[in-house]
Amino acid sequence: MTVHSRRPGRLALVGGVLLSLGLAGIAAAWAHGPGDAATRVEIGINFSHFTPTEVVATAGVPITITLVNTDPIDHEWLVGDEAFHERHRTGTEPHHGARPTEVSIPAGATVTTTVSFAQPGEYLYICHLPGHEAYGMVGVLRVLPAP
Ligand SMILES: [Cu+2]
Repeated sequence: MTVHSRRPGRLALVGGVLLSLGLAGIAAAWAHGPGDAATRVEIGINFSHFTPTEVVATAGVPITITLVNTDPIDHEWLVGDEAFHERHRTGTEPHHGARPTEVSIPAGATVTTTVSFAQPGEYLYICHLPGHEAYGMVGVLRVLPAP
């Protein structure tokens, strides 16, 4: 009898959670309308974390990113798809700079790069120096379809 009287309560709770998640999803969709896409953004690096951890761009539109490293150690900012990151996790390149999607930022330095992605999607940016990704040096460049 007690069990039966509790069940509807639990179902109602689950329903409430699902409704909340649904509303959060709608809010997230609103937060990333085409008008929110940036063409210029600054990403700070402090205590081995990126701020912000999410940047929104538009497919085919270049976005200029200024990376400001206030840490006393070097970092990297590498952006791309999963295959790209898998290559860099096992890579041995000590320094980046020739490609706009692969940037080394020395201790205390500011480096600017301009990238453009033709395909909409989510491209992670990660520091692949040993241990930094596991520590949380990860963010996402969300590329929206062109309006
Ligand atoms: Cu790092």
